[in-house]
Amino acid sequence: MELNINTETLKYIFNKFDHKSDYISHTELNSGHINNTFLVKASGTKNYILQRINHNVFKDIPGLVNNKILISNHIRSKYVHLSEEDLSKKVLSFVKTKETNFYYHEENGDFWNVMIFIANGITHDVVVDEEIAYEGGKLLGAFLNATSDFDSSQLIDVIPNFHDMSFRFKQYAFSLQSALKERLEKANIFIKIVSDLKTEMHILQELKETKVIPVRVTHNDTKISNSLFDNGNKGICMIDTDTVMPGIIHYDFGDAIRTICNTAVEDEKDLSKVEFNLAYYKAYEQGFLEKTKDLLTPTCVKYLPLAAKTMIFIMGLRFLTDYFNNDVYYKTRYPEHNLDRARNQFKLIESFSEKFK
Ligand code: GN1
Ligand code: MG
Repeated sequence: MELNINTETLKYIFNKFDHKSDYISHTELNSGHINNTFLVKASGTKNYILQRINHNVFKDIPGLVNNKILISNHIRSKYVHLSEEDLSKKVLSFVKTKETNFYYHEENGDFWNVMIFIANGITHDVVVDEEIAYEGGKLLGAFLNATSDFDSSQLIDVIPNFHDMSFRFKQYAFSLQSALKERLEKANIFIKIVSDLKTEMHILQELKETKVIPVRVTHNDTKISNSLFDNGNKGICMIDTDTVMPGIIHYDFGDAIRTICNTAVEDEKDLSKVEFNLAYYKAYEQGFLEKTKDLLTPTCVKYLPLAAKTMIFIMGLRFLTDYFNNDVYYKTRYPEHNLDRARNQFKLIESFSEKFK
């Protein structure tokens, strides 16, 4: 849902930050499912992204913001030759409040943060070109490479057990108990699919827990719309670092594939449009491996296809759970929005499984 905020309030919040410019106008960007994000046009040479972070979902926002700053600073330290101006076009740059925090805590409990808007950046909701898949793979690979020497234990778990399959299964089991009969009936076929895939969908988690796959810094929301490209389709940087925390690369690889290889958007209702594009998978994997080859063991590489299936599944499961919970987590635009999203993800798994036979 759009945030019902008047211009005066937004301007008041924006002016809590030390950007040394004047508010001119704003528009709400509606791509996220959790936070509210505004593009603020300002006097001077830069524009800004003002974001309200949802404190129902994120319980430790100072910790979350600190994660983002630590990672941005670490990536910045890899570009010592660049000026501050050039850095702000390449790496997410956060603006302090006039009281020198990186977030503003509003009297009503809301938390806000501000970033410099990277002008000329382009995002894609659906990939229509193999070249973008390849460049997207390079971009995520470069992010994981640049953060591979950062000690991930310095980051908080922004959402504990975020990609933990047993945890998501527990939430799902709980949602089944209180779901409306009508909703259970509509989603009946997915209950069977979820149960059939349960064992396979726990494999990556077991490999993580037994330390066969190492934990490192991961982005955790790598859908393609969180990759910023320039107008020549070269990657600029990964955006939306709200969920940066310790994890395994399979989360990031798989979540990216989930959107890159879907021939439609994640809530497309016409399932005939939803297919898994194998050519994009290969292109993305090639770009990804070019940048991560020194980080990954053969075992890590072997499990990349399973990562794709697992991350498509976990999102299907989360959308389904929210549907059974009467849509309390994701923003929805109509009553069956979460069911349509879940349907879409389960169709994608079916197509993935056919293509990978
Ligand atoms: C949510 O709000 P947004 O769009 O950045 C979700 C991700 C999902 C994504 C699906 C904190 O991200 O896990 O992959 O929706 N983020 C959270 O589009 O739950
Ligand atoms: Mg996000």
